[in-house]
Amino acid sequence: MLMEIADGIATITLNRPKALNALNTAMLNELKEAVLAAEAAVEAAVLIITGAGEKAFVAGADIAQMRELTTLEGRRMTMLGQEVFQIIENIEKPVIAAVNGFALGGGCELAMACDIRIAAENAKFGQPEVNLGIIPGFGGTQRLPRLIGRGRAKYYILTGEMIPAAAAFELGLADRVVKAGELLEVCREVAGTIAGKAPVAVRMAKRAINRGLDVDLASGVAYEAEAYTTAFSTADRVEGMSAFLAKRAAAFQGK
Ligand code: DAK
Repeated sequence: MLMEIADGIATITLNRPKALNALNTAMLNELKEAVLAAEAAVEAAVLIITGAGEKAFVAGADIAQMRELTTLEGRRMTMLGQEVFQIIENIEKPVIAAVNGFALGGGCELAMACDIRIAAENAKFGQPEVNLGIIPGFGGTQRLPRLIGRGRAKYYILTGEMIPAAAAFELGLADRVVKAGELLEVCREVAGTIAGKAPVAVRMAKRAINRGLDVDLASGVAYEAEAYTTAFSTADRVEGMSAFLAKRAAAFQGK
């Protein structure tokens, strides 16, 4: 796992390119540590998660490791993956998946746990677990239907068919598709744009969207009112509105 922080952006690179960055237990633990470190780092406002090499974001959970696991160990691995992905989903800072190639199985699930997915033209998503006698175990049966609807999610999970980047964009699984050579640059641009906004507002918006998708509409809008109030109580709210009226750029302080 590699992590660098520059210009307010933490970039985490899953670094096992020879195995197409397949996730084993050690990598899941390292990913968890890296994400928690980035969340704690005051100099980072946004995270980018990507894969090393030009071929894969993450080609899934490590099949070689999974084949040897007992049922109980398999359950522990699922729980670990689910825990790490829930951390990514629920940390306050926004997380962008820079999908630089295959995002299959656990790789697709990792991308879906991120807030935004930007894909290279050559990226391929998919949940091919049924080929292996298993089902998605890191949240795929839950996050894919929430993102693309239950019919399409069942189609892709039951067939295991791969989803090329352009189709992923049409489905709402990828939020942008860009040239492979420009992927990280575009992700940094988007991260930089978000990093320039009022930090508490960005975090409250992420939280309100996440919470709202888990509850009924009335509870969701009630939660939105609380998150809104938190953003409204910041000095940055006064600064943002004053800057607009004075026709100048806002200088946000994250409080
Ligand atoms: N695990 C381990 N090694 C992998 C791998 C994976 N998921 N994917 C690729 N590799 C390795 C290959 O074995 C190969 O290794 P060497 O032979 O060079 O030693 C190397 O990466 C390069 O791969 P290929 O030679 O296959 O490359 P190709 O371009 O020909 O094909 C491919 C690329 C992405 C289409 C192909 O590699 C592929 O189909 N990979 C497997 C995709 C897949 O099925 N992924 C797993 C999805 S299942 C759970 C926990 C987790 C989950 C579920 C349950 N519990 C514990 C209960 C989630 C599971 C999944 O993610």
